[in-house]
Amino acid sequence: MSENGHKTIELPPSITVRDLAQSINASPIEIIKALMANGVMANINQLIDFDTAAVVASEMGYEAALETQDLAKTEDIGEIPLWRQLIAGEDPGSLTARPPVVTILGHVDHGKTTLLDAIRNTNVVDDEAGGITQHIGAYQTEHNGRTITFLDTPGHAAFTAMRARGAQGADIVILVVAADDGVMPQTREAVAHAKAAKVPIVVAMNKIDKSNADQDRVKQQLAEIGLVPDEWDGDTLVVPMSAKKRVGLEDLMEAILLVADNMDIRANPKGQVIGTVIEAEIDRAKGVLATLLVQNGTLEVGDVVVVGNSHGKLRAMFDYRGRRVRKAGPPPRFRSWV
Ligand SMILES: Nc1nc2c(ncn2[C@@H]2O[C@H](COP(=O)(O)OP(=O)(O)OP(=O)(O)O)[C@@H](O)[C@H]2O)c(=O)[nH]1
Ligand SMILES: [Mg+2]
Repeated sequence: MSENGHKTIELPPSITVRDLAQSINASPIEIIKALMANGVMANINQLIDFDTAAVVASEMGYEAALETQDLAKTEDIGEIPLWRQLIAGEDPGSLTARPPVVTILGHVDHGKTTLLDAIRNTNVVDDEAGGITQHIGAYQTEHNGRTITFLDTPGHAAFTAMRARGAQGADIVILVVAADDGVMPQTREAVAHAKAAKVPIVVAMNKIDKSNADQDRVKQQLAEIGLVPDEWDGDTLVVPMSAKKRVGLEDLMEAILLVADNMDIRANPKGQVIGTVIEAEIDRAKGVLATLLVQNGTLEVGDVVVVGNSHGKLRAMFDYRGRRVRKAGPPPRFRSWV
């Protein structure tokens, strides 16, 4: 029982109207009515997100909390993402090298976005940083003539699903750990996601400029969660840095490219199309917007895409700079609506 007398209930990040009705002892019709009153038209089989479900639940006397993710389970699911399995089955002769996709993960406020901003400002390919780019948090940058695609992710506890998707789409994960704060719950969660997706981790030990930064303590904590620093004869590259003061950025880029060189990052632009949905939203005017990462094949306007149990026709596509494109191959990321 919560303070306001509401019964508490745990709900998953998304739930169908039918399942929500069942969990809060209401009829599906009552739920559909409550959704309509809040401006959401949904049928009984429709998936609604946690925030929407929580509003409806609250109107029915329940206080909803996001289901706590069992990290042990996340690791169990650990199978190689579908796109990588598909590429493994391609004829090796048809594969061409593609730039690495690097996902930035870490605990809230450890400096992920500051790091990405610092990288963009020193290495940025794009010359017209626009609102969309900021919004979707994905950028392509160049270092020593080589392109790298970066994905930013939120560190707040509520965004587990987004972090998992970010890790699933990645070739390499940069784990940002603040040197003053050390390994925290979402640091551990990020490691679990990267391991589940079988993605190598490079640690950016950030905020070394702070007076209370304790680099040895962080290295010790990293070793305890299975990331033994290379200088301790382990195989995890740990790069001390300060995103704010722009110290260590060059070393971090070198570390990423070093790891990338030891991997076989390739795709077949003419092969079967597969990709990862990074995020999606519904826009009143444009319809369903999805941010996609194409990992194999080439997607074209007019193609029909299938995502989970939804599908739709691509009406338009935009690259990471918001420019309209007709085709998208691996890996430039683009924004589309269907
Ligand atoms: N002193 C110092 N502060 C930093 C450094 N990097 C980031 N910060 C500060 O830490 C705070 C959080 O930085 P963000 O980049 O927003 O952190 P984040 O990891 O993106 O946070 P979420 O997206 O909310 O998870 C900001 O006030 C930054 O200015 C650093 O190297 N040194
Ligand atoms: Mg951020």
